[in-house]
Amino acid sequence: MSKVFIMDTILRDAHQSQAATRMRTEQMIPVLPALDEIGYYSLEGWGGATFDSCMRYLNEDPWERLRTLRKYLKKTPIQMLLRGQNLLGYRNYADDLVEKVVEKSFENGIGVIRVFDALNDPRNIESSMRAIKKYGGQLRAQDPARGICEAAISYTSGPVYNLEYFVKLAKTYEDMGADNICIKDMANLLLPFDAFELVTALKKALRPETKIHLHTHNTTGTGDMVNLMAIKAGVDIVDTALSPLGNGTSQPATEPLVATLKGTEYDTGIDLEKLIPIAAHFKKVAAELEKEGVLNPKVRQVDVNTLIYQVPGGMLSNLMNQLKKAGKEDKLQEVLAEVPKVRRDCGYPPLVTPSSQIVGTQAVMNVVMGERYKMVPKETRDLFAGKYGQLPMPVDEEAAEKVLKGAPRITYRPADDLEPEYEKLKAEVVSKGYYTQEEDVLSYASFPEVAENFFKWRKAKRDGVDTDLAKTGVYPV
Ligand SMILES: [Mn+2]
Repeated sequence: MSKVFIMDTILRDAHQSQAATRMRTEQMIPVLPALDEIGYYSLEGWGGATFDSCMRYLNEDPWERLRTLRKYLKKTPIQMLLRGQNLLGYRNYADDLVEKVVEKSFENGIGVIRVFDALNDPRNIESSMRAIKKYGGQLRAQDPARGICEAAISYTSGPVYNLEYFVKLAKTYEDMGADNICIKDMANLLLPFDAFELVTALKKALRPETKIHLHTHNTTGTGDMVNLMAIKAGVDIVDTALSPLGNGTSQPATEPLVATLKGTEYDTGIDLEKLIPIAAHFKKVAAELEKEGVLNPKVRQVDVNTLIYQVPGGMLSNLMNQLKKAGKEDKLQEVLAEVPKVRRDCGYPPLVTPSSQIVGTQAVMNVVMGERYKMVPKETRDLFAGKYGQLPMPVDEEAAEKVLKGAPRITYRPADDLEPEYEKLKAEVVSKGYYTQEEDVLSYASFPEVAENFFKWRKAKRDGVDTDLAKTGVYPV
């Protein structure tokens, strides 16, 4: 059986990539029962930016969204994305908080957790993986389709990123207990023939029961070909998004792949007819998001910049914005030439959040100042000092001297410096009068200001003290 499984990202990455993560729960509910009947491997519905966006823009409790999804999705596992030790936020959290987030995610309805680290440092996901195995294991004992631990490799290109590198990392994650290995190509840098080679190598190296799951985008227009070549090489699961929010910066569309594989040995088993009414619903949702101004139809166009410059699309637009602010738009080509040099100096990190911003900002500064590392932000210093984790290659010592100026480096796991923090954060939430559930502490830990604004709004709405305020949603900014 070489049946290909599909994870549909319509409830998470599709609208995160195309519409600033603004799809509301009420826009999902009408088709959840139908989505549950399709036969997807999983539906990605939580994690990533949804957590932030729910509270910041939509006046929604992300945990309540998860519980609602679970109420309707009785058969299909809900998949989430977890940023390793950074959890659902952007800083390193202590291990007690990592455990709590994983425990509560499963408890509220998650079935599969995809965990990754931007630098591919296994130490940054070991604590999450331990918790996923512990709480997921309990879930799995009752239902083998749930409680799955999926460890993701941040895919990137560059001199150290050869087959040997990826296979070694995948085997490390498998040995740490991963049920699935995901190739996470968030910037659509993976090319179709490379995908074939990579999946072939992973299939050969990993245990037969380990599933390989491919995540790509269609930003550069290669996404469908990447998926198809990976399928030819034996990939188990691929990510697609229903057509109204598919393609472009999002995942390749679901329907064309289902049709392509129909009747072949890779048949997904999905009935195309059943997708039609669901797609019709999301077409209306996409039109609503476009009307709100959060979806610009331009995101569906093929953008070849990544193919030419080897930098992710989002990073390129950041560079152009930074240069514009400095009034140095004419320096773009110099900055694009400086990016790979800075990347080499700091040990070739994959260019994903946060390293893409750090490398990009430093490259802009080096060019604008007319001298390399004359101006160095704290983030660059921390990256060189090992505070984001171990870099794939040694740093350039000459550059490190200029950047660190004698500041200490660490070689241990960055989170080893952190004291337990759950009880302290809980006390803060309680003393401010916002505590209604343990999950509130985790929301507050992830985005303190955003969560506090949301709690204020929620309290006002519940107590009816200021219903106008509650209605206008003036608090969340
Ligand atoms: Mn993605």
